[in-house]
Amino acid sequence: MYDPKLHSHLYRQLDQLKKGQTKSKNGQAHFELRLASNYPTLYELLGELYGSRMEIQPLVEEVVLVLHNYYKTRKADLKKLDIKREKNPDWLLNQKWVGMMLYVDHFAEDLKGLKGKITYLEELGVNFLHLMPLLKCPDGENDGGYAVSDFQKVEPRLGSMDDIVEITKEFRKKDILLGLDFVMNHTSDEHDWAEKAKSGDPKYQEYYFMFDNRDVPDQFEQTMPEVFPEAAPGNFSFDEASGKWVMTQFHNYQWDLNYYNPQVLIEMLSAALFLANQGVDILRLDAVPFVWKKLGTACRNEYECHVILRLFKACFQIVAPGVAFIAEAIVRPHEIMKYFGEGKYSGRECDIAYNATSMALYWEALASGETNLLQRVTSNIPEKPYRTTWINYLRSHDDIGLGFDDEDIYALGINAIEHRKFLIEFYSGKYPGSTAMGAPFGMNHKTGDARISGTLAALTGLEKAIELDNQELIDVAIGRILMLQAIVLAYGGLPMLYSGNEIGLPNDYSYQKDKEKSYDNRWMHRPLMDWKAAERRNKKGTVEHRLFHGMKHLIKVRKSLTEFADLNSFKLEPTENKHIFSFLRWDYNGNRTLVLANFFNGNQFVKQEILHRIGLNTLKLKDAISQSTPTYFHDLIELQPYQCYWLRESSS
Ligand code: OTU
Repeated sequence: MYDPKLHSHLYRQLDQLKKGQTKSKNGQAHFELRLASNYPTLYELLGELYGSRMEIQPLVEEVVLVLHNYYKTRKADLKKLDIKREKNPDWLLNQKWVGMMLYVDHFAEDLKGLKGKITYLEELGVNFLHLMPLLKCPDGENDGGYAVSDFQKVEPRLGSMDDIVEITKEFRKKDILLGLDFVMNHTSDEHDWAEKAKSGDPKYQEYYFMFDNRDVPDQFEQTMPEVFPEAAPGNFSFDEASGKWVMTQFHNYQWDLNYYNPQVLIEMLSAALFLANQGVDILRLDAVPFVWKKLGTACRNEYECHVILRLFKACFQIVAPGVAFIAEAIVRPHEIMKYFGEGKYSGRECDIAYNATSMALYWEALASGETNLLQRVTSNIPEKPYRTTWINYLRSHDDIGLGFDDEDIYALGINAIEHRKFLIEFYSGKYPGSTAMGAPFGMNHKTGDARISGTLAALTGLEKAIELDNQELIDVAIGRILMLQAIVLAYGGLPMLYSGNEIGLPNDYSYQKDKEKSYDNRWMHRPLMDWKAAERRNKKGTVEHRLFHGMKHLIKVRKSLTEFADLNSFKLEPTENKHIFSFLRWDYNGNRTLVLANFFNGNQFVKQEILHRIGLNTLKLKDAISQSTPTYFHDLIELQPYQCYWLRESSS
């Protein structure tokens, strides 16, 4: 069984043994070593998926051949980096990483343009860049690139694979990580496989789920929820060319891949390894809960999804162990943990997952001004395996799903249905007193369920405040944004900003006039970068200056605090004040920071004795953000509206 820690020990020992000997040139030994550690795993996992239906031996051999080919063609500098990361398997947990996600064309037109804009990101302190889908996709509707037509070609509008290779080289020099999407659940209907399936080729029809009539689709529909109930109702689309019904859980141009067919697994594994060999550090595995479909189920989070992910991990451990996986699974807390691996696969599935539950709860707490639900749900999130980590974020290119359980809301004596309705109304700006300018997304009229769209600026009330030219409201909104960012930066994991949030870009309503986008209001929170506005970050007193420098400062301080590394060192510290969210972070050298965040639009207080209970010496406490002692009111610590403290004991 492969174990990262043991493996790093093994390397150390091997290095010692090798001292004085001539080094092997091709590094094949590493491949053999890793293969040896994972060989039983390959058998076990491929057996779990395909064992009962075929002899596993030839399939294992085929997979190993693929792995060897990608290993042979993997560049020497990448192999060196792999080994460096194997020797330090905690590399991702470091507090030095700060991420940003962006669409290349929205940010800088194309990949060449992007290279010229890196200094802007460096200025902010970003050193992990997630570029939104950039592989070849259909003209017109393509779900922002989440409909891939060729896994080896970059969308020509954006550049070429050579540009990617160049960018990764430059990034490596600067210690910047590159993350790319790997859309593994579906292809576009213009992918070569889909084209062949359309034209009647039975081999490729087996790559998808295609049916002659509605019999099986109708059975599936009985238990399958809809992803986009408004824009793409149902889970099957009729393909005129072949006269068949095709499974399309997302849009009708996104054809679900059939992983029951081992050829699909091999093709997709190859596609992922191809990307890894271009120098990509992190793959975001899109829509992973959807990859395995089973009649009579919701076709989400099935056990086999995990088997597939474990297989990908084992294969990557052999070829490209320096590459990390993000599970893009926006699911309930009890489900998300499984994507880090369970049982003997604990920590051997995805390295990173989106902390979508906390994200949704921050928004809930901001709307209600209370942190009870946030605390309750957070306290029940089980500890993740060591060496796995979160992406902590406020906004992404997607909508915000209110992904917490009704039972938790009811447990607080609140009517869950009413509360969800309140949140949707609040963020749509319909609730009295709300200054939010978001919109409901994916309204399901059958279930009453809805999610929320809108930029950070729109949802925190900044867009409205600027529109009203109301200085007081602008201050409130900036306070909200910086407090939320301070939590995300302190929580433990990789903080991920969405491009434009650092200068408070408002919603972009132009999608409404574009017939390829108008049905999908997620486009409102994917604005084009406004470089004129970005320039204003250099002018004191502007909103852009306050936000950009506020965030830049928080990022800088985060990087300097070793207790912010994600060593699973996180503990909630309830303060008896329902408006305050509070948690403790520490390292193993005695450094500790207590985070106190006020979600209420008014001053709040925390008793000093609570800090004593935690064992903090209040005489020595300093706020790492402001570098000053916190404000006291008698024996109470005072927090301004939306203030966040990072309190640590200073040595002086
Ligand atoms: C992902 O999202 C992407 O982030 C979306 O932008 C894509 O449209 C989609 O896949 C299709 O490729 O349902 O509302 O639990 O939340 O996979 C967005 C995971 C989605 C899902 C997620 C999906």
